[in-house]
Amino acid sequence: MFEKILIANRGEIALRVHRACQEMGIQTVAIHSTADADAMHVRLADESVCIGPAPAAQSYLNIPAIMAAAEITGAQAIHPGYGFLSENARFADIVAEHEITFIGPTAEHIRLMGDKIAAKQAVADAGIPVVPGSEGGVTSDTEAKKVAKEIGYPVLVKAAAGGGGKGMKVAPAAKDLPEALKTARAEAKAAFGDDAVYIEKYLGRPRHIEVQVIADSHGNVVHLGERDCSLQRRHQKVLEEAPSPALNEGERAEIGDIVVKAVKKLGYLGVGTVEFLYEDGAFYFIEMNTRLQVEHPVTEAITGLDLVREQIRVASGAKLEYKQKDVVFEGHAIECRINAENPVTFAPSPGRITQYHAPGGLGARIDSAVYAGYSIPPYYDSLIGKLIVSGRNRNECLMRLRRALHEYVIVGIETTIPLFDRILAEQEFVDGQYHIHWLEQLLKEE
Ligand code: MV4
Repeated sequence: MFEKILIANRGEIALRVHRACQEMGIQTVAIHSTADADAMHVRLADESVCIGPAPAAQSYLNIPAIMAAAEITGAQAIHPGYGFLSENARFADIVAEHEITFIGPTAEHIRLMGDKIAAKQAVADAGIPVVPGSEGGVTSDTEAKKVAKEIGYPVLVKAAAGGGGKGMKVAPAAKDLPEALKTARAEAKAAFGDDAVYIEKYLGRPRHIEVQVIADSHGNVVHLGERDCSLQRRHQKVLEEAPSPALNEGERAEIGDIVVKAVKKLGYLGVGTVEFLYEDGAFYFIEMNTRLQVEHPVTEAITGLDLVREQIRVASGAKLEYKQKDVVFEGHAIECRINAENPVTFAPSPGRITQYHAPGGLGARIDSAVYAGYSIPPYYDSLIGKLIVSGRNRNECLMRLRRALHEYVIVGIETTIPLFDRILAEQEFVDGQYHIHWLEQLLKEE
């Protein structure tokens, strides 16, 4: 087992990884920019190294500085968290070249899943259902037109190097396809330097359901159920829950089994999340994430597992301690992402927190690295905390969520806490009847 892990991240996820390490008796090295000198993960870590100025490109994305920090502190492994370098295959390669363990999948799998065309081909070959569409990329408008005619309009043009909604354009009918192709290619070229695109049947009101999976280096793969992440705004998840209110036990077991078989065939290592669109009882693969996700705590709440501990264990070569039959799903969990943003305009609201009181009590967990007197820097994403409530069933979670939100006091900046009272007031949400466009329609943004 590792003696010292460098945490190549900041904020709540850096604290989250630090906590798992502490419980495992592993020393932690925090890295931070000059803007994060007073951050909680720096204060709690066993060691810390300032790796550069505030802008992420000069700090949290600065691979030479991070590798230097690992070398001088003697870290045996690096945990990338999520975002930043967590799905950067070149970083994973460089870490391995320094004979340091990258706590995650191999660079090969990170690279594979980063290419949405290759990823779709690989998972389809491994038995995962995919959205009907082009066999690989489309290289000409003529080819695109032929595919679109076969699958039927509306179709969606997607960037091979895309993800998170970038470089996506809907073509409602044949007349719209040339423009959609042109715009998607241009956006993809600008955003990723790669204008390869592919075509899929456009699903109008799907849910976004993702399956958590974990694999060790001994061929053992287990799924940890699903999360419903349909409540999104501009491709940013706002609220996630497990299990999905849309699935029954049969569907849950079926998609879990399909994912486990496919991940085994791929020879995948570590935690991973297979993302699906779910519409009219059918699952359609869209992407696979090769990192620990922001919303992992809802899975922890219903399985009782510590996913960061599991990641560290399998990265060190340890075997999973359980088989699929040993994973028991108990109760329900809901996570709300609290952002330092205006709850109506969503304009960022950095600044100094003058008063802070977090909820507590039965079934309320707060993953946050802020405190009274802390100043939210303007350089990074606006997530300041995750409120995760868990209970015996969904209704208990909804009651607990209302109670916990009303306990949450953050003074000095604006936050999105009021948004959740608004969502909880909607009967459709209370009934679990929502899809990926529901929130934007509620906010009249669509
Ligand atoms: C889709 C889709 C509808 N049909 N693919 C958005 C980003 C990336 N995860 C894939 N996305 C979508 N792919 C087909 N064939 C709708 C979306 C989509 C979406 C997916 C999940 C969660 C929120 C979303 C918001 C807008 C569009």
